[in-house]
Amino acid sequence: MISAMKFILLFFSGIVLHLGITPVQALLHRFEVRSSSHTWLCTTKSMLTVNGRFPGPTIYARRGDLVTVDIINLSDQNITIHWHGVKMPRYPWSDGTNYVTQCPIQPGKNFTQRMILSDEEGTLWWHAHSDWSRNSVHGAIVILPPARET
Ligand SMILES: [Cu+2]
Repeated sequence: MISAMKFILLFFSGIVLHLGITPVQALLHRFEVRSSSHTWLCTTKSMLTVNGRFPGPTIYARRGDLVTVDIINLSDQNITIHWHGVKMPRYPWSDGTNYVTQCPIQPGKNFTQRMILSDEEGTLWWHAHSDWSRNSVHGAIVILPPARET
């Protein structure tokens, strides 16, 4: 028969193992969301971009990494960035679905979003999640296997 103390130890060690997602590597990105001019098929337009790029920057990471992205909203509209296909353990409020998991980042404000790539591998994408901003505010997330498995 398991004593009460052993039961408590087993119970809490199980919780620690369950939550024990230890990031392998921490990566930091800075996304500045702002309007910039782009020429496409002889037409120049102003559109919302990240770091002035269309499509936006690609995030390269490995499974198990913690990715931190500082979002600085230099545009004139609310914005959130959604990490499409990432399970978001530990940081569900960084999921980027505005008015569902977080408030939108208002013009002139910033917000730090974090994601742990717990078991994702391959190519996913990130995109804005407010109104039509996702048309031009998007980019790839390339997730490699852990270094020891390559
Ligand atoms: Cu999505």
